[in-house]
Amino acid sequence: MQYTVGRYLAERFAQIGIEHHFAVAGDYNLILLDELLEGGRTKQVYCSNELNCGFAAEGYARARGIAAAIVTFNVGAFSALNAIGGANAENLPVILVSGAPNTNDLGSGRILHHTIGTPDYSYQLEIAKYLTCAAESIIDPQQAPAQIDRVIRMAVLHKKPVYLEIACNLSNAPCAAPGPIEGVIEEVPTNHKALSDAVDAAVAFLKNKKKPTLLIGTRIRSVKGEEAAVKLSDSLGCAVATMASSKSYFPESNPHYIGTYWGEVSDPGVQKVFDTSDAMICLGTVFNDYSTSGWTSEPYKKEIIQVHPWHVEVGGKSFSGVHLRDFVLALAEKVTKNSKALEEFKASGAKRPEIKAANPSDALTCAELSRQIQGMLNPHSTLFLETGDSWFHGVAMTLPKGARVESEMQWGHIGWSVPSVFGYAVGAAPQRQVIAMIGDGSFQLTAQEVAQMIRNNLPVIIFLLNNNGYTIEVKIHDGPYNRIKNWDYAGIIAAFNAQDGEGKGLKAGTGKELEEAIKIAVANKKGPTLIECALDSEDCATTLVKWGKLVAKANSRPRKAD
Ligand code: DPX
Ligand code: MG
Repeated sequence: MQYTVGRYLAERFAQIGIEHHFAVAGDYNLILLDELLEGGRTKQVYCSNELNCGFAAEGYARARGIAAAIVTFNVGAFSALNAIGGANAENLPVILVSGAPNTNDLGSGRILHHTIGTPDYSYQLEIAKYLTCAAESIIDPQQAPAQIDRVIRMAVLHKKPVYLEIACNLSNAPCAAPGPIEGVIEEVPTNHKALSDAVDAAVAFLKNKKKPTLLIGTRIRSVKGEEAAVKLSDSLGCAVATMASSKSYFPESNPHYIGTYWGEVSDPGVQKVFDTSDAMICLGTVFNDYSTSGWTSEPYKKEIIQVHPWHVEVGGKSFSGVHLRDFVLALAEKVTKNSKALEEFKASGAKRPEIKAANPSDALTCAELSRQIQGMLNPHSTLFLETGDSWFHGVAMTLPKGARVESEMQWGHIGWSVPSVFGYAVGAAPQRQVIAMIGDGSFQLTAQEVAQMIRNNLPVIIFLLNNNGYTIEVKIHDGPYNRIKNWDYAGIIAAFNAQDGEGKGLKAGTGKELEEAIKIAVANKKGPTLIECALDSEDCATTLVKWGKLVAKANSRPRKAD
C-alpha cells in the first residue's frame, strides 16, 4: 500500500493505542479526516466544538494513556489550545493536529480565511510551542514521517501534549511507509550510576530519621509508579497519604494509607503526622497555592526526598536521569522498616467522619448527596470531580479497591469535566462505571458535550450540583458576578435527545428522590443520565469554606514595599 501523510499518521495512532481520535471538521482538515478514516485502524469521534474536542482527548488520555484531537486552522485550534494547556498542566499526552494553509500560499503574500488577516501564518505554530513539548509544521511529505515520529516520541517520553500542523494539500500526498513503532516509543533507560548514587543518598538521609512518611503526587500516574509506591510502603511500613489532586493513585484499602494531605484541610489526623514527619518521601508531588491551602503548609521547605519523574533530589544533591519507578523500586530493596508515623496515626484514633443518612423527605443537602454517591462506588467506578465544591466532597470519600478519581486541580478550568468524562467513557473498558460530580456554573461552559454522550450511547451518570452559582468563588471572594442564570438542567436532555437519543434528565430535591433517580441512572445503559440535584446556595463542604478563606488571604496579600 502507498502511504500518505494522513495514513502514516493513522497507522502510528493505531500502533500506540489510539483506537479513537476526536475531531471537529473544517476545510483545512477535511482531506486529513478522510485519510484517517480510510486507513480504518482508528475511529473518528466528533465533538461539538474544539475546546471540548481538546478536553475529550485529554479524558481519553486519562483512560488510555495517550490521545489525539484533530481541528481546523486558527478558529478551531485556538479553542483547542486551552485544553492542550490543561493536558500539559495535568501531564497527559495529547497529540493536537491542526489542518494548515496550502503550501502554495506560504510566502505568497495572500490573505487566507480563518486567519487574523496577515500573510504570515506562522503564529499558531509559535503559540503551540509554548503549550506543548514538541511542535512541528508539515510542509513537505518527504519529511513528514520523521516529524510525526518525533512528536509522538516526545509525547510518550515526557507525558505532555504535542502539536502537528499539516498543510491541507499534503494529507493525501504520498510518503514513506512507517518502520517499527518500537523505535519511536522505546523508553530511555535509567542511568545506573545516578540511580545507585541517588538510592545511597536516600538511604543515608533516612538513616537516623525518626518518622518517615510517603506522600503521593499527581506525576506518579503518568510515569506508572503506582505499584512501585505500594512496594516502598510495604518495605518502609510507614504512613502514606495522597495529595487531593492524586486521590486514588494509592489504594485506599492498603493498610498504610491514612488519607489526604492538604494542609489545613487534610483528612483528620493526617496533617499532624506529615507536618511532624522528619523524612517525607514525596513521589511526583507538585505543590501549588491550592494544594498548600494558600501557602499555609509548605512541606517542600523542610528537608525531604523529592522524587520527580526523571530526577531525584535528596540531601542537598540532585540526581538526573533516574526514572521515578526505578528509584522507588531500588529504594524499597534497601530501606529499613520504620512504622512510627503509622503507629502514631493509629493511636490518634482519627478517622473520616461518617455521614449519617438524612430523613428521606428532607430537602437534599450536599452531605446526603455525597453519602449516596459514596454508596454507589464499586471497584469499577471512576468518579470525575469538577472544579468547585465537588472537589471537597469527592476527596472526602473512601474508595473501594480499583475505584478511581479524576480531577484537574492544576489547570482548574471549569467545564473541563463534561468533555473529559465523555472522552474517558469513549476510551474506558465497558465495565467501568463512569460518574461525574459537576457544579451548575461549570456545566454551563461545555454542556453541549452531553449530546455527544447521547450520540455515542455512553452511560455516564452526571450529578449536577445546582447551588445557584459559583459557590467556591463566593467563599473565596463574593460579589454579584458569582450569581448565574438558572437553567432547567434536567430539561436540556430532552432537547439533546431530539428524535433518537436515549439520555435521561431527572431532578432530585430530597434524599428519597435522589435514591430513585440513582436507580434509574444505573439501569440506563443506553445513554447518559443527568440528575439535577437542588441544593441551597449556602450549602457546601466545611473544608471548602476553610480552604477558600486561606486561598483568598493568599490572593489578597498586599504588594511588598521595595
Ligand atoms: C469559577 C468557579 O457552580 O461550582 O461548587 O458552585 O463553586 P461551585 P460551579 O461549577 O461554579 C464554579 C465556580 C467561576 N472559577 O465556582 S470554580 C473561575 C474560572 C475557572 N475556569 C474558567 N473560568 C473561570 N476556574 C475557565
Ligand atoms: Mg455552583
